[in-house]
Amino acid sequence: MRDVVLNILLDNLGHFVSGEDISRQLGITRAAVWKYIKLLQSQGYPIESSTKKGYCLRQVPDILDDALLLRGLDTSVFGRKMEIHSSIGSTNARAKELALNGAPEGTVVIADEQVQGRGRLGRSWISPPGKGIWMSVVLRPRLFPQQASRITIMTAVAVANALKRSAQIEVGIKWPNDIVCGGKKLCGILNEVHAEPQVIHYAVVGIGLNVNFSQEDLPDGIKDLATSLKIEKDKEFCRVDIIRAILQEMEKSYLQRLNNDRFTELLKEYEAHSVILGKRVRVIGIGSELSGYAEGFGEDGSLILRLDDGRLETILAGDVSIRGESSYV
Ligand code: BTX
Repeated sequence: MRDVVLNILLDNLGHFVSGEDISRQLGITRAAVWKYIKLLQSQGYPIESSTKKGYCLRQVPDILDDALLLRGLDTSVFGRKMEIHSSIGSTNARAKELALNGAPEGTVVIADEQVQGRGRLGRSWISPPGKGIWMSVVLRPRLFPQQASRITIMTAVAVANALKRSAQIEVGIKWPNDIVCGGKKLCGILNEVHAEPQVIHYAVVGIGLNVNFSQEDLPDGIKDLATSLKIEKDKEFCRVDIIRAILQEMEKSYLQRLNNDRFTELLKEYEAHSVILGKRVRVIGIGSELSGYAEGFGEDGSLILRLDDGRLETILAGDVSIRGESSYV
């Protein structure tokens, strides 16, 4: 019932609806309507009340609320099952737990804050409350394990397209798993796969997107390397709008372009966003480093590097980091 009251207020955003209208529509008393209004106000919805005019939701607040998120979400698989947490260790860890227990493809875990957010290779991901989108999706792809990097490629393109649509921002992709803007890290993608040699049982793809950090909010360790939508666009964003766009773009790419010949199309889009293609980069692995020109990307999601002696080397995404010759990108 709380969600229905909220939806009536959202349908009339910026306008008053009388308590009587709401109670008539829902078949509940005006006292019950008032109870739901008070609940919504306590949850952070800026609802004005007037004895004469009724109730008015002034603006949509930046709250991670499934009723808000589901409004206008036109996906058939992604986000149809969803968990939203105010605080959690890691959304990837939780999504893996759900996947192991049979959660359907497209199950989404979102948190306002992560206290043990993780990156690749045991690194941590800074995820304070209210500042970003910390989200993971359960996938059950029909891919061979050696094609698993396609999931990162698909997600990166989906995030780039979603950001263009929902935040009017052009971003770049830094192979294998970063979305960058102005040479700084805006978003990281963590693809974790549970597989046997011939089959992927499930994958969990995590997205950490910096949304409403101001420059002062960025902690010392990432101050010079990270950016956010707010820093780039000089305004705050409503995270649910961006989450909705990401889930819609992901579903489109995942269902239509991951498996068949259309993956080539997706790869072309990835290349068009790449900030390393044609550039000289350093590939830093565990205990090794290679330099060369980023020549292209393989159908399995690998990087094709032209070494100084002219040979081509295929680099798998697994354990490497990429740097420009003298900077992060
Ligand atoms: P990565 O290993 O490529 O990047 C991790 C590195 O990025 C850190 O060592 C640090 O230098 C830097 N970093 C940490 N936090 C931030 C931040 N908020 N913004 C910019 N740079 C940062 C990238 O790993 C993959 C990250 C995925 C995060 C998502 S959040 C939802 C899901 N749950 C979870 O635990 N991880 C994923």
